[in-house]
Amino acid sequence: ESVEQEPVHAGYAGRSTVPHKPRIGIGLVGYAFMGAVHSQGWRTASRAFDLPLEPHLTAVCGRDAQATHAAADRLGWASAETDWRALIARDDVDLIDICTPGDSHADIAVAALDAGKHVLCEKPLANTVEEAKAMVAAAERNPGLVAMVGFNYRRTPAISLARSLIRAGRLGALRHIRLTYLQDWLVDPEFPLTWRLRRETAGSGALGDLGSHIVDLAQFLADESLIGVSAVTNTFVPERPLLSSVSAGLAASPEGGRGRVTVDDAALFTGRFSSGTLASFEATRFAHGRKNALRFEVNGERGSLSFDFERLNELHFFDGTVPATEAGFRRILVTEPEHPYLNGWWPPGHGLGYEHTLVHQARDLVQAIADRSRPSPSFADGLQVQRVLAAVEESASKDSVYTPVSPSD
Ligand code: SOE
Repeated sequence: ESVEQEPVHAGYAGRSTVPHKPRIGIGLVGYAFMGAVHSQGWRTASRAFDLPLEPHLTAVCGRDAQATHAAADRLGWASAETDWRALIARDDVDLIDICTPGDSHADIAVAALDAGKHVLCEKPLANTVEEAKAMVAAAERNPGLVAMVGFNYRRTPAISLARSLIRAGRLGALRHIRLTYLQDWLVDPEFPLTWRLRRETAGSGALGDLGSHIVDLAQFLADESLIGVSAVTNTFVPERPLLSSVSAGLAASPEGGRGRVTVDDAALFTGRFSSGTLASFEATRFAHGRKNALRFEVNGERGSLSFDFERLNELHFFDGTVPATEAGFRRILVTEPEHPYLNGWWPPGHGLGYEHTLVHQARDLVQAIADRSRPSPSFADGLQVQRVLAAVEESASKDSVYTPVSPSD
């Protein structure tokens, strides 16, 4: 007796992988939080989308052999390496995915590109403009290879839709772009001194970690580069308990003594585009109650858009061209097959989450490799963000751009 099956929705993410497709061997460096979500992206991309190449999770690389083998089993990698140079040297690895702290991005990316491997590198692209320039130079001398920086939030369907609406002129000329990225995992002054709190490993603090995402998004939405910034930064908790070993992701336990925090805890800045659009930014890990509140509002001559990653399936649109009697912010539920990326997923209204941005990133990267097209965002885009971060730090360090309010008499 046959049981009638429910018709499978066109976008149902259950496509079986096609064995005869050409394979692209992925080598992942790092397996903490970012390595784990990138693994999820590589495992899932060809199940949700019809890709020209089949990603193969060939090898994961980490310093500790036992922990790396355990990560390989947990995350679905076929083998483990303990030296990234050995990973790059493997013939069965075509793409190096860099999920390490910023201080090793440039060395790994340049070596990988010069060895003929495509590269995906976590954000921010590097810890300094100089390193980022070296990475762009390596990408330029290897034009047949794809070098992408992982600003994954661009691939949130609602954010991609926001950009399409702006490009279609629905907001007219942009006046304001207002972005904040708020988290709260550093509010406890006893949270230990992880690599993210040290300049030599992370480059900067909330600025590079969170600010880089919103700078990228501002430039992505406005479709132009910032030409100037004015900034203030602060380090609210200047010393924290020391860690004896490298931390795992955001969870870490202290082990005696205290050390200096050498990065910013928060960065606030304004920015200007050559079109005249004004931007404002706030990046902090001290916003009690805000877990991953990447938010923006865009105000244009004809309307506004607003978004909050904590409600990532929604985009709010105020269409200033409708009669005042009917005007108001309207919630677009960005869960329909007509919306960006949604044709790979669940039936209308079921919604996506954070991890899907990484699946979409893997999809777009594989597509760029197959099409031999320029990836977006490229290393050059990552360098542009790096230049903005450097300008923010320079501005924040100069009293001359910080005009004191005159004291009351
Ligand atoms: C920590 O603040 C972090 O993991 C960032 O490094 C990521 O880029 C962001 O997506 C989530 O938060």
